[in-house]
Amino acid sequence: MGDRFENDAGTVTQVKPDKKLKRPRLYRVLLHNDDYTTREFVVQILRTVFHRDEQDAIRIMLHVHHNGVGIAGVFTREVAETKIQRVEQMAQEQEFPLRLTMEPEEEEDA
Ligand code: TYC
Repeated sequence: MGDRFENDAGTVTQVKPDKKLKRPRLYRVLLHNDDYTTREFVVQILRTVFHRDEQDAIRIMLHVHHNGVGIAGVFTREVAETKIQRVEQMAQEQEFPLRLTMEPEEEEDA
C-alpha cells in the first residue's frame, strides 16, 4: 500500500501503490526487397515516413536491395503499424509490390 496523509480538516489521502513503469515493447519495421519497386520510391518513403536523411535512406535502400531485407526503423507497436499502413497505401497508389513487416525486439530485463 502507498503512503497515507491526513490534513487539518481530517481529509485522508491514500497514495496508490507504485506501479512499475515498464518501457513499451519496441518493434522493428522491416523492408523487403522486390524486383519492381523503384529505388527512388524506397528512398522517398524512407525519407518521408521514416524521417531518414538522404544518405541514410540510400544506405538502407541499398542494404535491402543487396541483402533482401533491412530495418527501416524501430517503434512502438501502434506507430510501426501506422507507418506500414501509410507505406502500403503509397505503394499501392503507384502499383509497387513493396512489402514491409514488423517484429518485436527481444525483451531487455530491468
Ligand atoms: N530491387 C529494387 C530495384 O532494383 C529496389 C528495391 C530496394 C526495392 C529495396 C524494394 O525494399 C526495396 N528496383
